[in-house]
Amino acid sequence: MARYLITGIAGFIGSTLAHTLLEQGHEVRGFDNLSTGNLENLADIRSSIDFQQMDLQDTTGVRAACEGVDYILHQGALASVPRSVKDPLTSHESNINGTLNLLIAARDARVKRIVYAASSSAYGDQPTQPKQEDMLPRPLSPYAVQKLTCEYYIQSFYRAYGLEGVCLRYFNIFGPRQAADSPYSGVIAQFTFRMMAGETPTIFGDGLTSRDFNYVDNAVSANLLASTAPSEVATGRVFNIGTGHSHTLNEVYATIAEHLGFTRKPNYGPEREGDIKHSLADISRATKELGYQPKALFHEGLKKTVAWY
Ligand code: UD2
Repeated sequence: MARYLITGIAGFIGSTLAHTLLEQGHEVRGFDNLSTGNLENLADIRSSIDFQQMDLQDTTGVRAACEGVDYILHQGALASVPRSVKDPLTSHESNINGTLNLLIAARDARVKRIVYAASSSAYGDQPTQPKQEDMLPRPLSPYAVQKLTCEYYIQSFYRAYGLEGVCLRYFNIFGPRQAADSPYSGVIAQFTFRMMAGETPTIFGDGLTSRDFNYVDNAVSANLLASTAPSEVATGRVFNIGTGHSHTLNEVYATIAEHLGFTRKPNYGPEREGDIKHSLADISRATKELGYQPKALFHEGLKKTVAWY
């Protein structure tokens, strides 16, 4: 049994992690400022966790939250590429200042390890596929810069202060509990929500844009492996957390439409600013070194996700 602190615990990935850790008998503490997180995601486990509504930039509060903790799973962030393009300062403050505040608190509380929700957006318009961790990052959006900056902070806190940190570059995670009601929500959640509301979703671009869509259970298993992998293998390192397979937006649209019996053709609009055309992970480092074995859950995962909304 270990003590875990989850930042962004009321969010999609944070709340899924909390459920799994409790099932495994761990102690779970978490905080969330509820700007994009939703307490409904924690409704059934609220009495079993130590939850606080708090911002990542709260210096005193975050220090107190790190006391006595073994591992931090740092999911709290203002996610979304377009949100960061629209308002780069607010997402900078949350994503970078918030992470730095957490790292200082974790260092001082002598937390064993922090596992960071990094992003595949770091690769940007790097043309080679699949993306491999040693490639030069070429971030396109403010969000990508922020996520990459925090990887560097995590690595520097290991080198400068010995705080163990692992960066998991998530590739388009999807699944139940993902917020669907904002223009900044992930594409699978938005398409599902709109079709269910009887609206026709818009595909930005020609529909051939592709992503390595990774079901949330795979991200959860990566976090658990990264928490306890031997230090010499994991700390100060970056790992791609994808599936090694990609799907186009046309395929995503068609699959969700089929599950919902939605018959209308998509609308097509201009490509989104800051977007990447293709994204596919080389997962061999995580597979070999962390023992990460993602299940191919695109179709089954979409079915479960659609059923959840
Ligand atoms: C980025 C990161 C991902 C994660 C995420 C967090 C990449 C490759 N991936 O996801 O790892 O950090 O940010 O937010 O950078 N789209 C439509 N219609 C819609 C909504 C979206 O066509 O109504 C398109 C969008 O233009 C993009 C694709 O769907 O081409 C995926 O968009 P997204 O916002 O779900 O995720 P993305 O790839 O920006």
